[in-house]
Amino acid sequence: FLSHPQQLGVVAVGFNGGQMKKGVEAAPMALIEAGLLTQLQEDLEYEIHHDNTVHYYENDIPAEDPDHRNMKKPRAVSAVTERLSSQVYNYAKDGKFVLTLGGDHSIAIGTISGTGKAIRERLGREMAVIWVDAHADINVPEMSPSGNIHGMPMAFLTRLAREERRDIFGWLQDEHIVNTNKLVYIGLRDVDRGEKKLLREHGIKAFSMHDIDRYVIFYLPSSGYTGLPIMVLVVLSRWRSLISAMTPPIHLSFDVDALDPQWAPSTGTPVRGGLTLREGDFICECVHQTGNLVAMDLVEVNPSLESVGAAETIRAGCSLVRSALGDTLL
Ligand code: B3U
Ligand code: MN
Ligand code: MN
Repeated sequence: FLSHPQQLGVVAVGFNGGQMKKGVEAAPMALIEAGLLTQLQEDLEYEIHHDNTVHYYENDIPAEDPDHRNMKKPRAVSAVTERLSSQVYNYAKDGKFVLTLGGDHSIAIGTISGTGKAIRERLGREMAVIWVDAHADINVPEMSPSGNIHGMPMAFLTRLAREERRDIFGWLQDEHIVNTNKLVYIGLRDVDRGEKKLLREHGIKAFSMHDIDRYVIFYLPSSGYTGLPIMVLVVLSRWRSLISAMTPPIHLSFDVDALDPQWAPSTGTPVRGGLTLREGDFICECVHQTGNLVAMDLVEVNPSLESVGAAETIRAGCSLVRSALGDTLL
């Protein structure tokens, strides 16, 4: 339902306050310098709306920010994501596709709340979220092992975690919230005990690496194919039938650590045994082909970690975004 030429709103978010490692704030510039936006404009013919700025939100970040309920830098993350939420909303309310380049994954509190609100207003529908990640990022503050908010965004977005204080995510309103039955995970392999319990109790759909391996193995013998396309089709078709006959608008939040460190070593918390770049691209292509993708985040690229792999990680990130925006086949 996007009209041609497709309108693409881009937000470059140089924010690292959802975790402790410096460097992830440099990712948007690195992705843009690698030619990502030029490729989207020239090869995929998007009309790009971008303020040509990487936002660091210096003026939103408070000087004093003591821990609260085990959360580190809660006021900074809250203020930045509140601002980001309205930036994303302003693009999405006009029907533009919103691409957000992070930044650590805490920024999804801003992006998903912004698109969710716009989709409710514009289409009167609840949006679905596909969260591709090694991690579930759904820790309630008290049960987080690290206190890092990039491990908590889905908890606030689903209201499994709630906070009344306006300056600590109390600004999240009903229109920003994601229903737990509109969330699906792909690529999980490092999930905390408390998170596993939440996924089970709330029946949240998740395709772990185990599931991905199992479907490949299961479907390989009968197909004589690589198995890969069939695997992803199984993942997507199962999920679609679970959500409803009508495919909802989709927000894709892609953490580059979903990929195996072989393809994306430069990220804050790499976990072995992940997706190949081809599997990651294929997931993005399939999500694009639904025709219902309304926004994408690419997060957790950290060019200052594993300097030998930084260029490769950036290339992988560009490839994922191009795939999600329709760079399929010929
Ligand atoms: N689940 C752990 C680790 C983690 C989450 N997200 C990332 N790492 N990238 C936590 O700290 O919440
Ligand atoms: Mn993540
Ligand atoms: Mn992750």
